[in-house]
Amino acid sequence: MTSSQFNYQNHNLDSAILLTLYKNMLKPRLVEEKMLVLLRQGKISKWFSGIGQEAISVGVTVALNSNEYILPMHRNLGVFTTRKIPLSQLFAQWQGKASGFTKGRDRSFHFGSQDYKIIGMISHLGPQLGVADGIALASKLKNKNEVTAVFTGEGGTSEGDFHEALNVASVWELPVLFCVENNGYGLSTPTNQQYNCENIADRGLGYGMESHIIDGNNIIEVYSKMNTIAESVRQNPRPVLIEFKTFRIRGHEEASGTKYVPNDVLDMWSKKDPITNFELFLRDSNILNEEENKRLKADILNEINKHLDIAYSEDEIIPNEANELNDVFHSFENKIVSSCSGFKEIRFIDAVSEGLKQSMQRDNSLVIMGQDIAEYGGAFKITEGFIGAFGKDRIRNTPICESAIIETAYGLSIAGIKSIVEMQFADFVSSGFNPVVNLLAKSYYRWGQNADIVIRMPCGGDVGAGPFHSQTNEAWFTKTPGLKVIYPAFPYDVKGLLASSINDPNPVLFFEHKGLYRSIRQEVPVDYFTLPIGKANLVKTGKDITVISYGAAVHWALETLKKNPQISADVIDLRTLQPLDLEAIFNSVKKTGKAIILQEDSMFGGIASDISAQIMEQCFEYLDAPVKRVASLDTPIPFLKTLENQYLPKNRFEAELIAILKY
Ligand SMILES: Cc1ncc(C[n+]2csc(CCOP(=O)(O)OP(=O)(O)O)c2C)c(N)n1
Repeated sequence: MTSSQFNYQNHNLDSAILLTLYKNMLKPRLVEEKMLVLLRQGKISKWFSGIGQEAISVGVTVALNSNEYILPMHRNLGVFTTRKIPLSQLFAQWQGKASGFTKGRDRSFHFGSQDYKIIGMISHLGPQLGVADGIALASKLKNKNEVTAVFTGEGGTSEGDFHEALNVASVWELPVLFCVENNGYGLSTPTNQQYNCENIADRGLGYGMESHIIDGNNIIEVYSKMNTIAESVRQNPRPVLIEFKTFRIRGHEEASGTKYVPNDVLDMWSKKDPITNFELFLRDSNILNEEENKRLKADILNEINKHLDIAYSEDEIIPNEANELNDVFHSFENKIVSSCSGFKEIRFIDAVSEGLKQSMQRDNSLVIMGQDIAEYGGAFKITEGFIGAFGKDRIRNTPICESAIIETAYGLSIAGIKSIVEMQFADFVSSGFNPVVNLLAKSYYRWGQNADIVIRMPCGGDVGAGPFHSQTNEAWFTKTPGLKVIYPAFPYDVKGLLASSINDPNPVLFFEHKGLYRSIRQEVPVDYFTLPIGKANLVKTGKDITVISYGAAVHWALETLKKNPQISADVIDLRTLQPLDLEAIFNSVKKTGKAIILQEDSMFGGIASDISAQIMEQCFEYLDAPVKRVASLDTPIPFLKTLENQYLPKNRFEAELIAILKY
């Protein structure tokens, strides 16, 4: 045997911990070697290799306490094995068996486990970092003195999410260990095409953050330094950026190979294998003898084979539609609270503000986050005075980073804290679109973790604000399973539904039409109350036609009917778009025989199209005319008032209504 590539000498670790580190590295290596065989046999679907990078997963995991969260990526099998997840459960996951973590709904490392305080990735890499911010924020709010460790590759550091997450963590002094595994390539892209600074750790300066460079193949260095850093962060909460220099020895995933990697580079890094080098050192130091080493390996191989048999012997999942549909949302029994106090006439905007305030008073861990919401009171002054009542910890001004804040909200939810995120304008949710539709929406279905978040969306046109401050973008979300979408039109509804949305443990997109904020008033209970989610409201009854609408358009419909008292119409205010109250729609259409749907959104792909299709499919024999949709033009929303008037369906509705009545 040749001697070790590393100088392992300067440490004060005892033999027991050295052996623990060795065993913990050996296990993922042997599991992987087995998986590579199974992959070739077609018994598992895909494999991302962490061979050669085990020291990082293991060193970081052993340095953390078992109650501290770790957020691994696709090459961090060592995190899962070091946290002692039974191998049979991991194998069941990769074979899509029911005892895995996702009931066959997601593959590879896309899962987490609250039992083991591991939160797995979504494919999009960067969002993982912001989730760590949320978990760390929860730890800080609960005065827990715990650290959170999150992993990314150097490729992931090019994503905006990386920048946003580090910036938020620094501004909020969150105890996050940002662990970058710089392994030379992001798929086929070498580091010099990925970033243009010498070390990723150098970026720490720009974020106002301490940073370190660690040899990721030297387990003693990884463990010792991470141990010191973690302990220091527990005492003095702050984010730390750690760059681990390492190398990806195998292909990006097994099918893609390593042709683009020069052979001498591969040879050089192969000599730096973290396990063979450490084994040599342990042998040279008389901490491990050959016999014991053989026995260790044999024990792990036995465990692997035994647990593979367990996973193989488990029955295949039999697809069942009801099971799948039932797992899109966390169950929620909305206990309806009625107000026993008096009513007071208030504006729509006051109802939003009161609803928020009363929920904040009832749940003293509830957090609101958004741009300019603290001292300034928010762009629409909805949270004015909140900071005095609830303090800076709970009313959090955020940097301009929708993505990281939505991810942070998800992290808070993982750690048991509900939150509300205010979009300054609904239009800007596009900068946080990925975490909404991929992280929040899919989380419960994928691995049973709910996302207890309300995203408030001040939306809508008729305010002369142009293409970036007037959109009503609910259709971006109504089509994504896993999101609830609420869109009230009256002060009473907005207050009661906001309280229900906050109670609901699922992600809710809560649309508030800006045009209604100061123009609509109503008598509203003074005290806290809730309303059912998913129930439409029949705001006017008639016999000739059913008018279906939501948001500001409900008021346009009511104005048109006021102008035309001869028309006898049912007017349905949907209030909730997802779930949609189809029963209310069908009951009314069966009675009137005609339906017109008025939507502020542009026509194509809006919810009116789905409602129309549902009516055609379910009420065809009751219809006396084709179902009519009236919507905005299929253009972006223009700024100039005359152009905006032409764009909106407000002025077309009357003629269309009369035409369909005459059909
Ligand atoms: C947003 C996004 N773009 C592209 C991909 C496809 N993809 C998956 S992993 C990967 C390379 C990641 O490189 P790095 O972050 O360095 O991690 P490594 O795989 O090297 O460990 C790419 C491009 C993705 N998953 N997400």
